[in-house]
Amino acid sequence: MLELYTDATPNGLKISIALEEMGLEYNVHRVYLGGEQMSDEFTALNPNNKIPVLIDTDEGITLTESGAILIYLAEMSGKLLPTDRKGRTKAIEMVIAQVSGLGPMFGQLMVFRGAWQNKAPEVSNRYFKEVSRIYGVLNKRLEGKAYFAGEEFSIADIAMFTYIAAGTRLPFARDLPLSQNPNLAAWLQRVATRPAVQKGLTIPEPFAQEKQFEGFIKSTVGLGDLHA
Ligand SMILES: N[C@@H](CCC(=O)N[C@@H](CS)C(=O)NCC(=O)O)C(=O)O
Repeated sequence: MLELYTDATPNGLKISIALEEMGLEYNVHRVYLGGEQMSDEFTALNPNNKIPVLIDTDEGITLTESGAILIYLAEMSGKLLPTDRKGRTKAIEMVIAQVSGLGPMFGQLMVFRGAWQNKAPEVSNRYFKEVSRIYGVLNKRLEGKAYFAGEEFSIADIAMFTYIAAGTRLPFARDLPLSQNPNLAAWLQRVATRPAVQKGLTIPEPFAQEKQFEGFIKSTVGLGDLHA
């Protein structure tokens, strides 16, 4: 059985979307990031104290890092990862681009505009400009293609999607240049209309917005007390 420890955040939602797309059975354990990630039980699963965590009890494996979990699930199900070497490597290339580039830069934008409430505008601006630049790069990557790894929807699209979608919802990210990047905007619509993506976005049910934000502040290193 697959046991998913998660919350309704961009990294967590990647995995529920993937599981729904692949039609796999799983149990959800919702983790409140205002402290539950620091419990002894959770720390034993991930010493980095972050969701998502996936346990495959049949294989006896506990996995952290959303990119690694996406690749594991794709290999397990035989879905959402091209099988030819070129296509597979291109999909993994874009998963890595997301977890090492878009994800951390977007995360810093959330920290400096959200948790820090834009008290250091020059720093916020650095991350706004960097995420905006990455939007332009992604737009170029999608030139002449429906999806990041070619004509087939893959785990690379799932990895990118939860962040680009969050950019349209979060009040402090709504001025990111989506309409100025038409390939990216069209891709977002294409992915957002997939039924399994829509279902995955509802798993787990988010905590109340104030509670979620409070947790975000508490877990922001240098600001909150959780990682002191
Ligand atoms: N590189 C990790 C990042 C995971 C991550 O940053 N998770 C956040 C939620 S999106 C978290 O659990 N934060 C809690 C904390 O830092 O205490 C991945 O891709 O899985």
